[in-house]
Amino acid sequence: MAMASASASQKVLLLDLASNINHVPTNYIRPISDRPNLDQVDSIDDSIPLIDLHSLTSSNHVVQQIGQACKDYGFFQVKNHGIPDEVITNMMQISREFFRMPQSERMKSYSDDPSKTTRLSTSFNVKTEKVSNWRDFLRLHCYPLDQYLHEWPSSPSSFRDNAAEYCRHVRQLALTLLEIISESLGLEKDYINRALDKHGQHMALNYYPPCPQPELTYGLPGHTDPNVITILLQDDVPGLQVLNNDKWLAVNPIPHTFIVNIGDQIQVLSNDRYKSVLHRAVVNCYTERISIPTFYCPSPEAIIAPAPELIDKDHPCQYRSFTYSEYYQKFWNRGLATETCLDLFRSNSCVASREPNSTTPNNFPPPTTIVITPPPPTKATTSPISIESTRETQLNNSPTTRNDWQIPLHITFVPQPQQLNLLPP
Ligand SMILES: O=C(O)CCC(=O)C(=O)O
Repeated sequence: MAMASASASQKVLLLDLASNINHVPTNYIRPISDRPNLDQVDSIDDSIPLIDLHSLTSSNHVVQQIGQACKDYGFFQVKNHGIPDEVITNMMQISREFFRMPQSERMKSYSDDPSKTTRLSTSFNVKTEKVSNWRDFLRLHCYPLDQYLHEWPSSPSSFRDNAAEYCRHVRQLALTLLEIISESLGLEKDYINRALDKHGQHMALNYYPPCPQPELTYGLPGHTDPNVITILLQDDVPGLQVLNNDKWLAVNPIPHTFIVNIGDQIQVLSNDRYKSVLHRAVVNCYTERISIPTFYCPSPEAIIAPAPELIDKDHPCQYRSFTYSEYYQKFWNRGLATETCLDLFRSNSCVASREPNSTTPNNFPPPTTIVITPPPPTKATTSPISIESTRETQLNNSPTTRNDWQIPLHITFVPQPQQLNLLPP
C-alpha cells in the first residue's frame, strides 16, 4: 500500500473539501476562453456508435463497424461484450464504497508521487498543474495482476477480489478488441498484440463530487489518451463528452455497455488511419459521478512505430519510432494539454517504407538508410557500416547533400528503454 504523504487532518482530497462549499475555489476556475460552454453540447441528436459484439464469431460486419467507428469517431460503445453483469455491478459497488469510507481510511492510500503504482490522489498532477480539476482518483496497476494485487486497498474487504475479477475480464475484452482493430486495418489479427511487447494494464477509479458551479471547471479537460485503447465503465450519471467534427457530443450512459476509445499508440501504429480523439469529463451540481477507465498499454520497453504494411507512397510514414516509456514521459511532463503529444513524434525526414514481404519483425521500426557527410576522407569508403547509437542521436542526424562523396550507413536501432512507471491520467 502506498504511504500517505499528507496528514489526514488536511483536506487534500476534493471529496472532503467539496462537501461543504457553495462556490468553486479559485484554483479550480478556468479562464473564460477555456470553459465547458455546457449549453453548446450536443446531447440528443448524435452519439458515438453502439456495436453489438454478440455476432462477433460469425460475422465480418463487426470488424467493419469497428473500423468505421475508429475512423469517424475514435470512439464506440460495445454491448454483449461477454463481461457478466455481476462483475460490473460489483466493481461499481466497491468503487462507491471506497470513496464513501471515512477520510482517515481513504488517506491510507494517498500519495502525490506519480511513480507509485497504487495511489489515491486528486485532480491530475498536483505537483505541476496551475488549475485543478474537479476529480479525485484511485489509480491501480493491474497487469501482471500478481505483481500489484498486494498493494491495492484492503478496505472495503471485497475490494481486491472484485477489482481483480473485473480486471481479468476487461483484459480479455481488450485483447479481443485489439484483434478486431488489427483486422480492420488489414493487419494480421495478432499484430497489435505483438507490438505491445509484454503489455500493461492500468485502471483509474474517478470520483467527481457534485460541483456548485460546473460551468467554471472540468472534471477532466479535453485530452487524448496516451495508451493503446481505453475501456471505460461509467455509472448512470452523464459527464463524458467526445469531440466530433468540432462539436462536443455527450455520451449518455447505457447500462452494461462499455465505451472504448483508441489512444495515441493506435494512431501511430495505424499511421494516422485511426485518430486518437479529444474527450473530457464535465461535472454537475446535483450528484456525484464515478467512471472507471481501464488503460490498456504497451509495456515501457515496447517500440512503437507505424505498421510497415500501412506505409506507402500515398501514405508516407507519419511518425518516428519510439519506446512507450519515452512517449509516456513526454505526455506526463506536459500535463493534460489539448495539443496532442503525437506531434512531438512526427517524422520530419521520413523513414523508408518497407518492401512487401520483408521479414522485419512488426514491433521493430523499419530499417532506415541515412547519408552523413563527415570531413573528406583520403580514400572513399562505400561498404555499409553497421553502427549502434541511441535513437535520439540517429533521428537528429538529418541527411546532408554534399555531392563530392557519401557513405551509406545502415542504422541499427538500439532501444534504450527507460525504466519508468507509466501512469496514464
Ligand atoms: O470520466 C470520464 O468519463 C472520462 C475519464 C477520462 O477521460 C480519463 O480518466 O482519462
